[in-house]
Amino acid sequence: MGKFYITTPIYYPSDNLHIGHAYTTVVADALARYHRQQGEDVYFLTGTDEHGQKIQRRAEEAGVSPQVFVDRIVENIKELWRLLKITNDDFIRTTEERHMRRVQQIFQRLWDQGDIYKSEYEGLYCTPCEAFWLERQLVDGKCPDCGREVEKVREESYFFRLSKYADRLMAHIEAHPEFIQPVSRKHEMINNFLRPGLDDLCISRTTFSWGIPVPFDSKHVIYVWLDALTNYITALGYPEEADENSLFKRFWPADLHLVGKEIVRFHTIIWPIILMALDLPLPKQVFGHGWLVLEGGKMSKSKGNVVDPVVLVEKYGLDAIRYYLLREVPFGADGVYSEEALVLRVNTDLANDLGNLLHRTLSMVEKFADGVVPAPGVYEPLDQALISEAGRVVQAVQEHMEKLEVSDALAAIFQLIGRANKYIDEAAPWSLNKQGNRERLNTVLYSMVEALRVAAILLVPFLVETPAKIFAQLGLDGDPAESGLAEGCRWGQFPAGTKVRKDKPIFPRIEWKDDKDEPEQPKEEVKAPAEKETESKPEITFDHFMQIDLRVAKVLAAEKIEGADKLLHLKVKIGSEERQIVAGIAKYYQPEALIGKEIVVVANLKPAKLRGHLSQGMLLAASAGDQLALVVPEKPIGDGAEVR
Ligand code: ME8
Repeated sequence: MGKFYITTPIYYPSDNLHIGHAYTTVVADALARYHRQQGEDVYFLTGTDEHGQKIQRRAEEAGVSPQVFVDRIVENIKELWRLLKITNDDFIRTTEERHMRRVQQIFQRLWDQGDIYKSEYEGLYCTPCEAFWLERQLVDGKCPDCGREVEKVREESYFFRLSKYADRLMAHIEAHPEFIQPVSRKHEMINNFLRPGLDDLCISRTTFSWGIPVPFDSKHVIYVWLDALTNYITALGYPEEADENSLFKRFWPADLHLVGKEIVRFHTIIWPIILMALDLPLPKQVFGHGWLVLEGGKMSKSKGNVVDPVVLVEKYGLDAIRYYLLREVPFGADGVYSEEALVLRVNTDLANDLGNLLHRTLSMVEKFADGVVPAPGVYEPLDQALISEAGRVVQAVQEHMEKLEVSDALAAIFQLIGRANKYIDEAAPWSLNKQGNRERLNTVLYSMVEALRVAAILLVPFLVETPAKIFAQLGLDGDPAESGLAEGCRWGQFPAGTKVRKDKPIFPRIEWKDDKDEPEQPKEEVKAPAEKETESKPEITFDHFMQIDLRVAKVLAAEKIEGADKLLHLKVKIGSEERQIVAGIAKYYQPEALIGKEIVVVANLKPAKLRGHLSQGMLLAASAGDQLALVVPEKPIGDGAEVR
């Protein structure tokens, strides 16, 4: 059995945490749950980084001692992780006695072996970021990270010999391409920091007192990064408890430090060098993910533009938020947070695809089999295609999770869910029932519930309430988290004869209303067109109508066409296919307003060139007088869906 030690950054308790912190922690939680599901020995650590000048100042402003100040916020942080059902095994606070004592022991050892020396420091310091900068790094004389004033400080300090280990670190990074991920961050570290040469690191301060005292010189406190980074080993007991039976022996080196991209530098340069000096193995991987930003820029506690995860969970429910965080942004990249996108995601994937699959499946088991899951007969090619899709997806989820492609893993699971919905349409159990084809109907109903059982197990690392809800409605007694992933997902384990327990839809659709919007504009009255205006057309047969391939398409991009005031150029997605469509709607719609919309298009119209642009289809819109309205599905249904 393998082991998996995963950590999040330890967060500053200078304020309550926001959705950005929840993002890192929820991803770490999904990875921890996934590795547990794989049968590995998992240790998942998070915590708080409580020392430093910024916290001391915040406490002064609040009129309380720093300890009282952080205690309050840390309680809220722990409460947030309980709310999000985070499965961390430990929560380390840097103000805990166990941590402070061990940091002092580490400092002492580095001093004794000559890796720390005393000198004088002069530098430019940004208090909110807790970072020192060189003159040349400033932007317009201000902190390059947050844009605030920096202070000149000069003081006696202890220094850590980073430079001594620079070559060894470079060699390690080159020999272990997986160490810094994504790979773009590795190049950044090499080119921006290692190649220009490392300066020794100032690791003590005398200008504030809220920190761990240097063990043999109480005028100095240990400056935060040495204090903070070592949490990953002090939490395991190092250096006091490092024998055979210790957590440290069992879990170090870490398999994954998950961090935001702005602290990759600390985790891939300073931290490995501290470990080298201590003669300890380096973490196997540091993954620097992107930021969740608001339309107006990065969320930050110091800017005050933050989104509170507690409010979102109350409003939309835990699994909705977890799903959005894990699915929306390809892990690694930056992503724009928007509540509207959250609602769209939940409605499309959870309410529509997954919720409907469960609801319609159970309705049919009730209607056609008295609510009792029948034993399957012989599998036909249609069923076998579903079974092999389930097998493919189980494998795809594992491959994606090993590469930390969390969003792709979820996308794969929803491909199975989509496939199962399509399977129902194609197998048409209602017709089989009408024909009295009992054996075939049994096989189809069985395959439907079995696909849902597999999907519930696949969802275990990501959603924390839904898999058990699906199991309960399917009438299954076990816990979906209990069987391992590959074993649990093996096809055919649904016990025939089970009585299903259909209940309320697991994800009711959310009605979206943007509170921030301007008050709704009074709608212009739409005048009914005069009867004569609609010229009647000759009668057609049903077969004629069915020759028109009407499909739902999703607008991916839209822009004006230069020199053609009436035309917009749209890029749309119809199932797995992308197309471009030229439409005469520029007078009625701003291009940005169309992006993400589901519209209806004639998909089998012969392509034509309009003003030199190829148009591969036509969108449907209703027009009356000088009004025009796009025809859209009444609720999100997914592109590629047929319209009849
Ligand atoms: O840096 N998008 O703590 P911190 C995505 N104490 N992730 C975000 C985010 C956003 N908008 N905002 C914050 C510290 N994060 C130090 C760490 S570790 C030894 C010491 C997440 O409270 C992301 O993981 O400023 C980022 O790295 C971390 O919170 C910063 O938290």
